[in-house]
Amino acid sequence: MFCLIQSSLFLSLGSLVSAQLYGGGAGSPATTTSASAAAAPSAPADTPGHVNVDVAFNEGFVFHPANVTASNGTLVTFFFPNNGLTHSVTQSSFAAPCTFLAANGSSPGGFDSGLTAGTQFSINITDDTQPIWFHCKQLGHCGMGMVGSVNAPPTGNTYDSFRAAALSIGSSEVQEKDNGAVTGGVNGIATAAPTSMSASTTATSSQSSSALKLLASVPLAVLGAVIVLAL
Ligand SMILES: *[C@@H]1O[C@H](CO)[C@@H](O)[C@H](O)[C@H]1NC(C)=O
Ligand SMILES: *[C@@H]1O[C@H](CO)[C@@H](O)[C@H](O)[C@H]1NC(C)=O
Ligand SMILES: *[C@@H]1O[C@H](CO)[C@@H](O)[C@H](O)[C@H]1NC(C)=O
Ligand SMILES: *[C@@H]1O[C@H](CO)[C@@H](O)[C@H](O)[C@H]1NC(C)=O
Ligand SMILES: [Cu+2]
Repeated sequence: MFCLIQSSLFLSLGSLVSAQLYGGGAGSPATTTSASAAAAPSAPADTPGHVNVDVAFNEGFVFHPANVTASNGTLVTFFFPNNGLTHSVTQSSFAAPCTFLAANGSSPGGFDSGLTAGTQFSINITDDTQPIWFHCKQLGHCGMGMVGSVNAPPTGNTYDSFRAAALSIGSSEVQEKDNGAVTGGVNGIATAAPTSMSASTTATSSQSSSALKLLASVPLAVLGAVIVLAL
C-alpha cells in the first residue's frame, strides 16, 4: 500500500518534470509546421515508398506528422530522438487509443516498438484501405495526445476524434507493460525491432542541451522520492 502510493507519487512527479522539460506537450498542435524543425532531430523528407515521422517533434508529446497516408508496401519509419526520454510507437484500436492492440481470437496483435530512444522503427503497410491507430506507451504521453494514424478516414472515425478520445483519457491513462519490441501488426507490419540511428542523424546541439536539462532534473526527481519517503 505504502509502496504503491509512493511509486505513484513518484511517477506523477516524474511526469511533471518531463512535461516541464519538454514544454509544449499536450497543447502543441499535432500539425506544427516545419518552421522550427532545425531545433529538433528530424526525420528525412519523404521519398517514394517511404513516409517518415518524427517522434516527440520539437520535444513535444506528439508525432509529426501525426496523420499520414501511405499505400500498400510503403515503409512508414518513426525517428526517435535520443534526448533522455524514451517513447514508443504502439498499435492501438480506435476504441482504446492508449491500449496495445492485443491479439484476439483469429485477429493478430498490433506492432510495438517498445520504449526506445535514438532509434528508428518501420512499419510496412499491408492494407491501405484500413486505418492504423497508434500511441506512445510512455506513462502520461498518450493521455496528453501523443497518438497518430495511418490512412485514417476523412469522416467518421477520424484522426481528430481518435486524438480527442486519447485526450479525454488524460491522466487516468493506465500504465502499460513494456516487453520490448513486438513485430507483426494489423494493416501494417513491423519486421524488425528498432535499430540505432546513424550518428549524423542523432548528433545535434539541441539534443545535447536537452540531455543536459534532463540530467539537471534528476536530482529533482530524487528529491521528490526523498520527500515522499519522509512522509
Ligand atoms: C513491404 O512488404 C511487401 C510485401 O511483403 C514487400 O514486397 C515490400 O518490399 C516491402 N516494402 C519494403 C519497403 O520493404
Ligand atoms: C475479442 O473479440 C470479441 C469478438 O469480436 C469481442 O467481443 C471481445 O470484446 C474482444 N476482446 C477484446 C479484449 O478486445
Ligand atoms: C492493399 O492491400 C490490401 C490487402 O491485400 C487490399 O485489400 C487492397 O485493395 C490494396 N490496396 C490497393 C489500393 O490496391
Ligand atoms: C488524415 O489523413 C487522411 C488521409 O490518410 C485524410 O483523409 C484525413 O482527412 C486526415 N484527417 C485529419 C483530421 O487531418
Ligand atoms: Cu512519448
